[in-house]
Amino acid sequence: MKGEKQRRILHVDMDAFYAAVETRDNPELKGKPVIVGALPGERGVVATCNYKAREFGVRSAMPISKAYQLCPHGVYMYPNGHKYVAASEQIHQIWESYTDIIEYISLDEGFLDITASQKLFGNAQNIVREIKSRTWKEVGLTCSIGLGYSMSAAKLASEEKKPNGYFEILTPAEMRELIAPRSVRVVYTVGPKTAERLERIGVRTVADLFTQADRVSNVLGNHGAAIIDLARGIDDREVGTQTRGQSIGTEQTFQTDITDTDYLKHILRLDARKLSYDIQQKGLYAKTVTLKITYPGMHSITRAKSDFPTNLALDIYQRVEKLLDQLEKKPIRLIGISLSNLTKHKEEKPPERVQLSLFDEVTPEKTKRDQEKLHDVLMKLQLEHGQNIIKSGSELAAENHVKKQGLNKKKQQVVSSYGRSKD
Ligand code: DCP
Ligand code: MG
Repeated sequence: MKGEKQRRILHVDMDAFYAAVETRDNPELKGKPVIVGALPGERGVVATCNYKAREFGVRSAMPISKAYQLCPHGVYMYPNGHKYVAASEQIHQIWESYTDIIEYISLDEGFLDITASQKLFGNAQNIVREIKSRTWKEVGLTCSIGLGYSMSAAKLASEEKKPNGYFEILTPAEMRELIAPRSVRVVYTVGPKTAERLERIGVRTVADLFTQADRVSNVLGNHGAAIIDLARGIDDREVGTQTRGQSIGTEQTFQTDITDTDYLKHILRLDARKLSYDIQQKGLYAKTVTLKITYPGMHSITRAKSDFPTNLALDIYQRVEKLLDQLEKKPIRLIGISLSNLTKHKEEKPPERVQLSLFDEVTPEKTKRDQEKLHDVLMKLQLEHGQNIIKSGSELAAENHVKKQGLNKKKQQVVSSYGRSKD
């Protein structure tokens, strides 16, 4: 037994994160519907919007054209990734001053186990108050916090009173009572596909899971049994120190569908570099690299490749390049990369391959040690002076290719969107 009732776990989620950062930095936006993603008339999607815009029905991942129909008087803008990463760093530092047991889910969301922190900082409610008030005073943003006896309870609680909310679920009994009448989708691991299968056997609510437990187990096997446990409020998952739930990504929506593979590879090379910089700033390594592609007509696919943990642009690029090469060549509307399975540790045993050199080209006389030194120097310069200070030969070629086509970032109207891709 893990002493369920004693555990104190927080789930913190920033409110309308990108839009809130933009409003903080431009007070004229206050009170107006703010939509971050792309400009009206373009082909991007909504990354997020503030709560004013949500009153008109605008939502994350909606095409900008649809958002514009719903909210023509809104303020539309491109995402400013660097600002969100900077705000995220500040927020994470606040969390880290209360506990070192943290699972980072995305730039704006994480789980904190504060069970032991209570001795030092007062009870859990006090810690919640401090995190909320420091987030407002030091970062200028609001967040919603759920306090729970388990990770599921904390997550559910943080969604109860959004925005700027606080809610607590301190026992499995409270959890059961709260979720019984709700859709099965509230149970962790029940995604749209599982919900559809359950619906086919007449199970729509959490309460239905209990009355039809046998059928659920028959149809879903072990997963069914796990879902029923979770619905009962049993969730022993421990907040990971391995950042296992986190992913970070970037994606580009093109104004015209792209078929030129070289061009797509150049975009991927630049994206890989940006992501490599982002995870190195966080001191993380990624095992899994995922390529996301959306074809005209909004059909999306993802392909993933897992290997040794890395934070190097060349490794990230080579994995997505391989994945792209395996796909049928047809026009592409959106392309993106995300990194997941993030760890704080490089693999003990280094892989049998040559590491990145400063200019990508690998020459036999450069020993691995030299290359790592070069890499360290490069990273140090980037962290001190910004990531554009030094570029590798291939990255320069990639930028030139993108520019030569008369498609600089503005003209090309590429929209970058950081953050978690929701499953
Ligand atoms: N994001 C994105 N694309 C999506 C969903 C989210 O780029 N499809 C980005 C923008 C969000 C940020 O990730 O600001 C955090 O995602 P959340 O789901 O937490 O959404 P918000 O913080 O914007 O709003 P909420 O108040 O609902 O948490
Ligand atoms: Mg959020």
